[in-house]
Amino acid sequence: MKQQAHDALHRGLDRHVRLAVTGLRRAGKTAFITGLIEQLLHANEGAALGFFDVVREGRLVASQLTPSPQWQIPRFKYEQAIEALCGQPSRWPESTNSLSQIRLTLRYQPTGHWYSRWLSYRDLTLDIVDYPGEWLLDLPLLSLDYEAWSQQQSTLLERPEREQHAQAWLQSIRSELASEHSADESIRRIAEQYQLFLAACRDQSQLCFLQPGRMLMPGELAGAPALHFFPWPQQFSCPEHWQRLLVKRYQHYQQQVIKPFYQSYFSHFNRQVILVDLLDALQAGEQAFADRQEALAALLESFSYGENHWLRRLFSARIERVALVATKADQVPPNQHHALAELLRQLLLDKRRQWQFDNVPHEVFSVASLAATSAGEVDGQQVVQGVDENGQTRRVAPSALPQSTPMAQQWQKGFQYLRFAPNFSRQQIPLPHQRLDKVLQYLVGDKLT
Ligand SMILES: Nc1nc2c(ncn2[C@@H]2O[C@H](COP(=O)(O)OP(=O)(O)OP(=O)(O)O)[C@@H](O)[C@H]2O)c(=O)[nH]1
Ligand SMILES: [Mg+2]
Repeated sequence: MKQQAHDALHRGLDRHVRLAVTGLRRAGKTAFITGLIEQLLHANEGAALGFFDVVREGRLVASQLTPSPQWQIPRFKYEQAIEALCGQPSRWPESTNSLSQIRLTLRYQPTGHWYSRWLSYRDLTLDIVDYPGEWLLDLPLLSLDYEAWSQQQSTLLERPEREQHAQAWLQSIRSELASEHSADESIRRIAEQYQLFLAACRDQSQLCFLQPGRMLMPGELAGAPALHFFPWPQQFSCPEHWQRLLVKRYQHYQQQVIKPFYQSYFSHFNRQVILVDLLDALQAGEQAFADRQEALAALLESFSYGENHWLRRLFSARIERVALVATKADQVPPNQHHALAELLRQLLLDKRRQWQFDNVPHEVFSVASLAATSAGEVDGQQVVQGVDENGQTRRVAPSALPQSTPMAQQWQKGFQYLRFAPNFSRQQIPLPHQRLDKVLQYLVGDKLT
């Protein structure tokens, strides 16, 4: 209670940032949160944070991990992530399969009081939530009823990259329609096949726009009837009693799974960072790239910030600024970092216009949360050097980045960006990054004056 009053006071004093870290699966959320904490905790130990004013001006007294008042949520495993990154061998943190939260307190000296560094300070509280990227894609479902969702998914199903994986699922509908099973039993069986279909789309075609997200990353819902539903393919007619059950399950999922998740963890955020892995999207090819673009658009549509949007009823806080971040910039040489940010700027053009109209400040960055490569030059060409996933040292000149969505010819040629393994040790404190200081300045700098 006391803690809540303290938080409320700080929010009142405008020194409480709730940061929503948003991104599709594997976009780099966990790495970003780890890198951010790492830089903040070691800010006064030689961190490269030249663009983070509070550090450059010597006003950051210290940052500390502090207990979060939401005791029911596990703490983000920062220490475990660092252990993995600095282990033997050095590994990336595991893909996230559940929710966690972390709170940092930044103690700083307000501007104008440099002479009284140890006497006068203020605290800024920073709350960050981490969760599986798959879950985020459920948000658009809140604005669709079962019918509309089924229609949307049926249209997507016409695409070859999806259709090729759907045969067993569609066949299970055919055979269950002809079977004597109860509706409950048939729907459970078909839902199992639908889950396999989603997994195949993800694993074999690298698609992201896959719903419901909990089917791919069920967390505590594994095996629960709450997940026994699927979009109805328009090519079949649905028996009425099946339809009733499917609609009921879908509505339950909306009300009891999606809504509480967003209400609890996203509704109060006041700053947002949207992470996009463009390099992996380009490498995955034309269909997968288009799929991610669509997924991102649907997602951003859900995070609408205009006053009249229906989601405003769910979100209680005003989003004050949005950082749009192209991640894993260390996979390309520094002379391509600008192009990486430019490409993201291009791809989000429509959305940025909307934000402009709604008066939501936003800025685009290209960042390496945990820089696993170093830059070099071979025969006058810029290259990146690091260790690949087999532990071999590699020096590569990655594909040049396109300036906008690639043309057919460019897709034919393809894009290649080597996925580097981390190669860190605890002798490197803090771990290297690229431009996290600019993002930090944008996201919280104004609160640290
Ligand atoms: N080179 C490089 N690779 C990165 C960086 N950040 C993330 N990666 C790579 O991207 C993968 C996914 O990053 P995560 O941070 O786990 O992504 P996520 O968004 O948390 O993914 P989910 O938890 O599955 O939703 C990592 O395992 C790394 O291979 C980075 O800054 N540089
Ligand atoms: Mg993660």
